[in-house]
Amino acid sequence: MIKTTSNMLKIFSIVGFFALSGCWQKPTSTQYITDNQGRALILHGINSSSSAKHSEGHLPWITEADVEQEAVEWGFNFVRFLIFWDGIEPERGVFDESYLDAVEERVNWYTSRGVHVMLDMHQDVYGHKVDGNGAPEWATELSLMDNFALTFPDDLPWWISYIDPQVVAAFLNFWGYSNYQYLQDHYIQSWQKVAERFKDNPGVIGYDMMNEPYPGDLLSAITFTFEETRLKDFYDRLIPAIREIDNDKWIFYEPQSLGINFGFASKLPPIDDVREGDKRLVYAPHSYPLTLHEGVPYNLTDKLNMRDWNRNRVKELNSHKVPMIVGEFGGSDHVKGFRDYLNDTLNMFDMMGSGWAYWSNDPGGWGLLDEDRKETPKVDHLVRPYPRAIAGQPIAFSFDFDTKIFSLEFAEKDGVIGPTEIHLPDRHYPNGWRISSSDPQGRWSYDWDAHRQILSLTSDPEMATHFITVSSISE
Ligand code: 9MR
Repeated sequence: MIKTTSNMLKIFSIVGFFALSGCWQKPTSTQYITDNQGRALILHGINSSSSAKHSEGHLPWITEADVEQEAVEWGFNFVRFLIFWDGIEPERGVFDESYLDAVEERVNWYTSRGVHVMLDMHQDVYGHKVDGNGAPEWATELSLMDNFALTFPDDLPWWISYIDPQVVAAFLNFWGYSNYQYLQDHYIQSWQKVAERFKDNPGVIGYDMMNEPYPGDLLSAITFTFEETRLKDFYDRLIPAIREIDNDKWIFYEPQSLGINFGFASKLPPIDDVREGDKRLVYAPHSYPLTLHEGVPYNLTDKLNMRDWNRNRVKELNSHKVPMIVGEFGGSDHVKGFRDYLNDTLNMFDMMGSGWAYWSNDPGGWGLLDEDRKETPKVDHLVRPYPRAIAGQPIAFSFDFDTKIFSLEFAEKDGVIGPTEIHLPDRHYPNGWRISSSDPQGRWSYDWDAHRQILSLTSDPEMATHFITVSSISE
C-alpha cells in the first residue's frame, strides 16, 4: 500500500513537472512600473509584517538594522508595508497622526536605503471586533448578528472565520453602500490622510487599496459577481478620492482573494484611473496554491493551481493592460518540496515580468529568519539575481537556480535615462561572475558596488536591443 502511494506520488510529480516546465505564459504586452528616469522597475521584496496585526501600535517588529539586512544584505528593493484602518482612525472621525508618525519613521528606514515602499491597507476577516484585523470596532456593523458570536475550533485554518455570521454581516454592511454609507466614506477619508502624509515622499511608490477583498456572502464569492459590482464600485469611489490628494503614486488593486489566489479567473473589469496623464494602476493579486498554503507537500494540485493562476492572470493583464506585482506568496520550509515550489513560482513571476513581495518577514513560521534569527533555506531562493531597474523596454529576464545563469534582454527606449541596475547576490557567485553583452566590444561598460552587490550597466544607445548574460566563475 505504502509502495503504491509512493509510486503514485512519483508519477504525480513527473506529470507535474511536464505540466509546468516551459509552460508559463506571458502577457502579449507586459506593462511595467517606471521610475522618474523612465526605467522599468522590477520589484523584489517582502511584506512587513504579519505580526503588526496584533502588535503594540500596529507596527512591524523590525528595527533599522533589520531593514538594513533586507535592503543591503538581501538586496530587496521593495516592501509591502502593512497599515491598518483602526490604527489610522481608532475613533470615528479621529485620525491618529502619531500612528502615521511611527509608520513614517519606519517607511523612511526603507526609502533611505533605496527600497520602494507600497502601503497596504491590511485586513483579514474584517476587524478585531470579530477576531480579525483591519477595521476599527466602531466601523464593525453587525446588524442582526450582534448576539450571534460563534467559537471556531482552534485547529481550523484562520480563513474559515470568513464564514462566521458576524464576519459575513460586517462585510455585507461595509459593501452595502446605500445602507451604511459612512463606513466606506470613513475608509476613504483614512486613505486620504495616508495620501496627504506620503504624497511628497518619493520613496513611497504607491498604495494597495485593500488587502484580499472578500464579499461577505459565499454565493457572491463563488460566482465572483462581487468583483463586477460592489468591489468595482468601491474602487471607483476610492481612486478619485486618492487622486484628489495625490496625482502621482501608483495605486495597487487586488481581485477577490478567495479562489483567485489559487488560480480561478477573476471577473474584475479593467479599473479606471482619473489622474492627469497615463494610468498609474497596478494589478496586485496574491498567489497561494491551495494545498501548499495548508502545509501539504508541494504536489500536482498545486502545480495545476499555478498553471491556472498563470493563464488567468495573463488573460486579465491582456485586458487590463497594467503592470502586475504579486503582493503575497509564501509558505513554510518544512513543507516537502517547498524549494521546488519557490523555483517554479519565481521563474513564473520572472517570465510574466512581475515583481513580488514574499509573505512575510516575521521571524519563525514562514519567515526568512527562524526564531533564532538565523536564515532559513528559502533565502537562497528568494535572494536571486534580478534587474532592479531596466533602462529601456524589457523583453525578458530569467535566472536558473541550478546553472546560476542570469539573462536579460531589453530594447532601447526613447527618453529613458540612467543605468540598468542588476542585483547579483554573492551567495550565488562565491567565486565571482562574468558578464557578456551583445553590444559591440568597448561600447558598453559597468560599475560594481560590491557592498550592495549591484551592477550598474551602461549600454550602447546605437543598438536597438541588448542581450546580457551573467554566469558563475567556477573555482
Ligand atoms: O500568515 C498569517 C497568519 O499567521 C495569520 O493567522 C493569518 C490571519 O491574520 O494571516 C496570515 O497571513 C495571511 C495574510 O494576512 C493575507 N493573505 C494570506 C496570508 C497567509 O495565510
